[in-house]
Amino acid sequence: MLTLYYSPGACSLASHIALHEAGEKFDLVKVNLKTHALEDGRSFKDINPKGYVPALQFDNGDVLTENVAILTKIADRHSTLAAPGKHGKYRLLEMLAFISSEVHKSFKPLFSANSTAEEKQAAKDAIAKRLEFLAKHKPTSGTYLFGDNMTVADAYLFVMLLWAEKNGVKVPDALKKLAEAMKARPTVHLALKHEGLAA
Ligand SMILES: N[C@@H](CCC(=O)N[C@@H](CS)C(=O)NCC(=O)O)C(=O)O
Repeated sequence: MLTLYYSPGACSLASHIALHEAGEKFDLVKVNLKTHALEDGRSFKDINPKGYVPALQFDNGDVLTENVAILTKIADRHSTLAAPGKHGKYRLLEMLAFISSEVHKSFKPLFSANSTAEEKQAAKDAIAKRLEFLAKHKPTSGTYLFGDNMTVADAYLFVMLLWAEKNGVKVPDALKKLAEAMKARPTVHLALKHEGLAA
């Protein structure tokens, strides 16, 4: 059985949603990101020395880290969550890399107690610009990034959109629509519920 190490509302929510969407059976293990302790007292750093979530552990004990790698692995196991077309695999990687390095990383000042108000505002502006770009250059005009079928990239983007909403970052209408479509999916509700973020 797979095991997903997560923290409520963190970027690991993307893998959590994708695993439900894929119909995978998996264990969910909560990580305290401050102490790196697991609920059974073990240290998360013994599983992922990087100390951050997500981490996905396979039956044989192998552990995969990094959102891009985990989400790609899930899409490889479940083609319904992959991007379509001749260059689908690379288009998906292109999108995941953009979300990871251009959007996700830009949130860092918003989560840091050491950031000034100016740094936080600059981060919000940078994220808004990236989201605006994404809305304008979405590969398709469908509800999701790659059309009317959800891919693992939508799960990752959805978490970024939740964070944007929470932090008062401007979200373009096309991406608001995508977030609403995601929220309406039973698997998303289930993941949010398991993380204690929905009733
Ligand atoms: N490069 C990593 C970054 C993951 C990451 O930023 N995880 C955050 C939660 S969203 C975390 O666990 N932060 C705690 C820490 O860095 O100690 C990835 O994309 O998977």
